[in-house]
Amino acid sequence: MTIRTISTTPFADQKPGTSGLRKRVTVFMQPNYVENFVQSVFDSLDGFFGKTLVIGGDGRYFNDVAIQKAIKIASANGFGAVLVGQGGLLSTPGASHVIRRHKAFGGLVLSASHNPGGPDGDFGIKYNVGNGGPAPERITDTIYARSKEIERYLYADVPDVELAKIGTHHSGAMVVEVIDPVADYAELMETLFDFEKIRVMFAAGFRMRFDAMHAITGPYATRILEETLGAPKGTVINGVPSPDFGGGHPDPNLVYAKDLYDLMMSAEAPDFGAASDGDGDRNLIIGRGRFVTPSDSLAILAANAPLAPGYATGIAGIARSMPTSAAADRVAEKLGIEMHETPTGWKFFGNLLDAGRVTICGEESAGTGSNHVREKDGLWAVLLWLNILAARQQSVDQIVREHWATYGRNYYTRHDYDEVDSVAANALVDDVRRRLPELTGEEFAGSRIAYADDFTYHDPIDGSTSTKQGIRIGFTDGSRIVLRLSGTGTVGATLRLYLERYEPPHGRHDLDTQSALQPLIDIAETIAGIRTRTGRVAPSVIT
Ligand code: VG1
Ligand code: CO
Repeated sequence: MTIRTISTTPFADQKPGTSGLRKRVTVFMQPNYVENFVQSVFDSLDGFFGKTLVIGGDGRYFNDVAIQKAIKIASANGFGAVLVGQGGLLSTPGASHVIRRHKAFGGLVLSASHNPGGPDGDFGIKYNVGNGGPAPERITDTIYARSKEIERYLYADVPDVELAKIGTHHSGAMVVEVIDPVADYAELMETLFDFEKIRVMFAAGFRMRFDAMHAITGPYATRILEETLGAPKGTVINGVPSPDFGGGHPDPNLVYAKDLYDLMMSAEAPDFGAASDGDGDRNLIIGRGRFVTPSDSLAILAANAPLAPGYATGIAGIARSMPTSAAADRVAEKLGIEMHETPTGWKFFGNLLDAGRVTICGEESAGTGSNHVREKDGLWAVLLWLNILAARQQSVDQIVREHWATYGRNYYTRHDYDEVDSVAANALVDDVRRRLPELTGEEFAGSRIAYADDFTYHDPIDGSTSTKQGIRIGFTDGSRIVLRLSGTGTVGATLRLYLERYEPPHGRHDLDTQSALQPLIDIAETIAGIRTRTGRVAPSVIT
């Protein structure tokens, strides 16, 4: 085998965001773009010689090309083996589990997650470390620094590896093991949940629809829900991954999974509806006539987790990202367990999970997961819901209402302003940031601001500090406005505005969310002037 050292020049824009490097496919297709980034990743790591690397992606357009490049660069850099999902496929939580189970050195996840795919869509590459989770900031910062200086990459001059068939292949001196992408994961799920109870529930006529959105969870959901748990054929829809996600946008929210939402609100609704995103780490949960916000879902899953065998002895603690509602905090308080507030992005949960300080984590962006892997896990959340439904023998709606009656309800919404002019968006945020010190104590429409700051996170495990993680404006009655810029968008800037208001156990739990939050929405506009400064009359997406 010949290992070639190929000279290259740096790209200035290879800074990993909230979850890896994401760009338009056309950007990734530039000569040396993938090569530079993958080599920068390897140059930032120590001690992988002879070790195993996991590689898999969500099957989006360009996955097949990028994966062959990654394999050749891994071979040239001295990895001993690569584990790759058949057809180059692995869901993000699936990849996390494969890394852990096979004690790999790390993994490359090729995905832009919930971003659209196809030739005009997005692509992404993320590096995960040996615990199965996204590389912490310390490593992503090193990768970025390296990418700005890179002068050469190593490339094995060997043929492409045949990824269609399970089995052992070689890429130069490196072994390439093509594995069933679903098997390890399905086995893990069976250890966590009461499959027998769920089987009985399906056999008794429980009806469900799972929308895989033409993305990676199709094969996983079909194998587990239909083939193992006995859900009727056709329970999983859009179950074959396609490079452009069937022309859709694989984000399981109320805009892009509207068909599912409409079905669940109709007279024909089955008992349970769920969906996942491009790379399988997000979840959408809708009961008949009842949408469950991700923040509520986190709280409900945490409160009911002991109903599943994998969590029968209770949970150690809960962590949520800062913009996620405080619904889970009330559960932690009642259980007398630790509660942590971290910046947005799953990489911040890794240390807490590794240290055993928390068992369940979640984000308002439809991400929930536990210590079983080090990524959020869409199908895991769906299966935990099914386990809870089977154990409690109640509807989703009843479970949600009982939860509110016990803990109170956190009315919650997120308003996204997509593809806003970057200069205007940054100026807006900088401006609010500058005014934060004056805001504390101010009164707006009868509500007094108790604190106003830019969230700084001190990691209690490794002592690292992450600053500028989002603007928080909290009111004396517990309401909250959060404002931050997205770190996953690829065009312009995406402004996210998060609003939250608490209603106690005996309060009103049946208000329309947007009306319940209207006073706060108005205050946010007064303080930040999003609509006036961006020229937008309304958010692009409301969840
Ligand atoms: C968004 C979400 C965040 C999530 C991230 C990755 O980030 O807000 O909670 O962890 O996407 O999710 P941002 O920076 O755009 O707000 V995924 O499913 O795209 O890997
Ligand atoms: Co995702």
